[in-house]
Amino acid sequence: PPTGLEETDSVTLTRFVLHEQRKHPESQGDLTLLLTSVQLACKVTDSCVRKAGIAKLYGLAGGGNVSGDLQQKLDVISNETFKVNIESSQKVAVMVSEEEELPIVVEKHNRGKYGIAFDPLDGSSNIDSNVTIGSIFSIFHLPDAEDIHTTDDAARQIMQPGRKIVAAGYAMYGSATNLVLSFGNGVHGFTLDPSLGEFVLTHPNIRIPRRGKIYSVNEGNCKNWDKSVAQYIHSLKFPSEGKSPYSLRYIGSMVADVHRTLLYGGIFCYPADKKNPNGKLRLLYEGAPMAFIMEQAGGKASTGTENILDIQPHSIHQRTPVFMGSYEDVCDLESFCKSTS
Ligand code: P6P
Repeated sequence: PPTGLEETDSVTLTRFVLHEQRKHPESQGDLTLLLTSVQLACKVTDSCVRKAGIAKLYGLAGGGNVSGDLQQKLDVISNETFKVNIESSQKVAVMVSEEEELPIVVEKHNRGKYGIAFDPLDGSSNIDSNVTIGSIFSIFHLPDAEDIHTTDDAARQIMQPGRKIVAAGYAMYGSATNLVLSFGNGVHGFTLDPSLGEFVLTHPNIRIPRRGKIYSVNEGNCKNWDKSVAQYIHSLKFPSEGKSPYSLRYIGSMVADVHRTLLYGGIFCYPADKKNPNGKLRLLYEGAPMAFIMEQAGGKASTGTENILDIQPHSIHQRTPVFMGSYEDVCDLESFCKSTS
């Protein structure tokens, strides 16, 4: 029978990260401290999201961001929260946010050796309908944090292929609040215990099923899809004799759709189409961190013709087509795209 001591043995995110750090004797704990500040930014954002209705935070804050979306108040608050907490860690020299047109260059006396790209509140168009939303981040080593004098220097140093990611993760503000992250040796999921205010390890070493039975795409765009994508999706709905069709699940919030795909398997797609020639999702703080996590969990992430982690960014807000999830499902998709490219 449970002894009741289990709770005292719960592994908090902080303990987990410290344990990981001990595997790298050369580390000075900078990444541990950086992740502590990211964790706090997620907790503050979680608190704001959960009280938004009561605090009348719903509705528009006016102004606009580089994506042209009308900023929601929560977008603004979460962006400010991420910037303030991460800068105060003194472990980063560059920050890129979906809400900031230019990279943020940290004052020299406050700099660390890392760069971080984040989408502080992804899925914000879903805020007022209380649909699950989230925060996404990717962390890179900068080649020379001292030698950054302009935003161009900052952009150049942080624009690295996803393969160079040091750590990446997402927080998901749903019925529970999860934080899923990877340092490059597996994917681990934590759940916020409100009574402790701590993220506790609940999903150690997440592995995505090799193949799934769910596809996730905005079917409303099918008129604009490339022929190969349309043929692939059709093959899921009208499979060969004796096979069952896939189910469709689409929440319209990347963090929620990716999280379900990670746990249940299948494929999440945001294809390029005639309206969005490079797709809609951003590479540096949406496509690449999620691709890193998918690969670390045994899955795959592709543009249709190349691995998302191999793309060398040329602008900090550039978009990329996204197909990610179970290894075999993404391979099937690629065979359709490569046969017609
Ligand atoms: P669509 C949310 O606005 C978002 O940026 C992602 O979270 C989500 O995957 C995608 O856009 C949904 O886009 O065009 O299907 O509404």
